[in-house]
Amino acid sequence: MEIQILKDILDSNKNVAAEVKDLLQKKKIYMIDMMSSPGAGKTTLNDRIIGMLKSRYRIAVIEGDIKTTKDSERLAKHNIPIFQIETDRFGGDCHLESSWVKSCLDQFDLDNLDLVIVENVGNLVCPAEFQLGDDERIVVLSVAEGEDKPAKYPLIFNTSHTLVLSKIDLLPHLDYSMDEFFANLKKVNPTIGVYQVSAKTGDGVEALVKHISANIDKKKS
Ligand SMILES: Nc1nc2c(ncn2[C@@H]2O[C@H](COP(=O)(O)OP(=O)(O)OP(=O)(O)O)[C@@H](O)[C@H]2O)c(=O)[nH]1
Ligand SMILES: [Mg+2]
Repeated sequence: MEIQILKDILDSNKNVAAEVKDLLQKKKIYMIDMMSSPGAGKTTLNDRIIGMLKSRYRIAVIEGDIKTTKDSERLAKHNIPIFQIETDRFGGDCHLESSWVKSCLDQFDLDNLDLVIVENVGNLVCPAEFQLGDDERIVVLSVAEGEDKPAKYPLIFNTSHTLVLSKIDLLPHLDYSMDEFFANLKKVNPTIGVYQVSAKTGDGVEALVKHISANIDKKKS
């Protein structure tokens, strides 16, 4: 019975995700689902990405957190549409669901948008189970979390299109083996695209921005 209930929830989420995908296809809007463990650097990275893309593209953000509007407040300076989901209001879930994302999209002027960035709730496990109808799943992993995370939490890595290895400015302070990290990653997802960045210094962010821009342009054409 419990398994049946879980399946029902996942099925219903999948159906709404398909509706979101159709809607975004019709409106030619590119949507990113950005996931990571808490504090890997999603909001800091989005701050940079938005700063670099906002003169060329019309961007909106959906922020997912269990509680507070802190991340939305950090991005408010960009003067773009931002919708905060506090999952605490729905029982404190550790992930976003497609129906909540759809409700946010209903609030945006979809005829005047090119890119929607969804910052999922900080968690390396739950968000991977719930499709949102996005075009690209980006998992952010900071070097401070260790080389073994792809091996220990495979689902989020093998369901993502792109991995951002973040906080590379910290490498001189860590005993981090890039070879070991890539060996672990390639075992769970041999085709994932990887960008090594520091949102603090800006290193590597331009290549990621180019990749996102190319995908937005491709969807628009
Ligand atoms: N050294 C260094 N610190 C960073 C970098 N990016 C983010 N940080 C720091 O890491 C901490 C967490 O960054 P956030 O951007 O809030 O991380 P997040 O993934 O959005 O966190 P949640 O939304 O709570 O899951 C902050 O203190 C940032 O200043 C980076 O590239 N290098
Ligand atoms: Mg954040």
